Amino acid sequence: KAQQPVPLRYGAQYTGMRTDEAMQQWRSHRFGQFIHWGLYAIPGGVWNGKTYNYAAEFLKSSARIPTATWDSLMYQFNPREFDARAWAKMAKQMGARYMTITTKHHEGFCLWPTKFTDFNISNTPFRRDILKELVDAYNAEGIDVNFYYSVLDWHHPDWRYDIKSPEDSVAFRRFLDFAGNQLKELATNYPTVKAFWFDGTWDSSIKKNGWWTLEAEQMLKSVRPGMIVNSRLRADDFGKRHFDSNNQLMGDYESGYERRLPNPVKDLQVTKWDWEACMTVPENQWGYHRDWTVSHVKSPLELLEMLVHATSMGGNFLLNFGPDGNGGFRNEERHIAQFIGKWMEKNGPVIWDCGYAGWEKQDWGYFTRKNGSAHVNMIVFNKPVSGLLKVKVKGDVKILSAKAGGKAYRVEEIAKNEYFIHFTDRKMTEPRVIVLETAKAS
Ligand code: FHN
Repeated sequence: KAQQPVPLRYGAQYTGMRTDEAMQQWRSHRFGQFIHWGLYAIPGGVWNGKTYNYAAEFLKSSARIPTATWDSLMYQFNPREFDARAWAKMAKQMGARYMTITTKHHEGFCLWPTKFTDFNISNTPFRRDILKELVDAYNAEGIDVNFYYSVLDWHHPDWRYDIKSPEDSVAFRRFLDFAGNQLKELATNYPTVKAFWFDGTWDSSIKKNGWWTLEAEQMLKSVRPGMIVNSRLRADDFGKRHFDSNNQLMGDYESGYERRLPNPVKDLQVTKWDWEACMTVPENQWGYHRDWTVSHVKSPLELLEMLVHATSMGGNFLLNFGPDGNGGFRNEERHIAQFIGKWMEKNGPVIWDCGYAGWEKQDWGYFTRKNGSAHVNMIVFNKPVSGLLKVKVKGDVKILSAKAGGKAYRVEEIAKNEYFIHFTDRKMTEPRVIVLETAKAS
């Protein structure tokens, strides 16, 4: 017997994927740069000579630093090297089509001159509106800017982890008004912002106030039609997050994939909705940490493979950077940007505007396809010793040719709907793109 849907006031507002232009643009970008920047960039994971291995942006909590001490870092925030145009150029060269910046992380410090708290950039020695400089510089490079906003706020006196008393309820209500005001301010004062990326919404306090998450989403969409909001903001009437009690996605895309990607064989359900995975370079550092020997540091090639993997499953890939207290990027990050950028310069068209090709994943790598195109891209990461790349097509389709630039590879039909591409390249120094031309089988 079919289950009756649970009546919800604050659940999903629509089903299926948004088809409007703003969402199509967000989807077509595929590759974004995430930036975590705040006061935590100053100590960079080190406090009183001791290195804390846990995420640098959590240092206040790992090193048990009192709020007043932490907050006074504001008077040291003076990133002399900061050059928004240089950041934007690096992102552009890397092939990123959007950038998501922490306007306020859990520490509560605001990178813009907000009217609603003094704990903001205008009260630092630096004073400049970092957010405005970034929005202008990235937009000038043709890169969309999205705003990360942590609802969780370690600075604000009215923040509550849970609501256990009428006083908590009153205080938290004041906090929600504060957050709503800030969000409206951001959407109004930075009119080109394309999306809001919410975080810090896992505590009981916010889960008990699902109404606010819907209201915030609707408010942003009314101030800026076309606005995109991630699922992480949302909680329904029962505190259910991301997907409501009827299992419908809330917000415009799923943002639960953090430091992991869906399995390309088992998790194909994600190809039915929009999603984005965000990724750190070290194991779990978002803000700047002085010492990257504390964990494995992903190679540029590992990260490039993740970008391709996400694209092949119809998702976006948001790669994190954590600038230091002077406003510079570490060499490892510059190198990653260059490496990926070099590959994207040649091969960007198999990423941007592409998605799930609908064919079975093979061990040599990934397929991507531009929606409705007769061309399917193979992105080869692992060359089999035999040199034979297996391809299983779906439906009434045959492969006419397999080409990389000017070079054609032999296509051998080995069984119904199954082919070998004879990959004769001797040396493979980077992931190789082979484009298959397909036609309807007659
Ligand atoms: O605690 C944060 C973390 O610092 C970082 O901002 C990530 C990004 O997805 N979000 C939280 C953990 O889920």
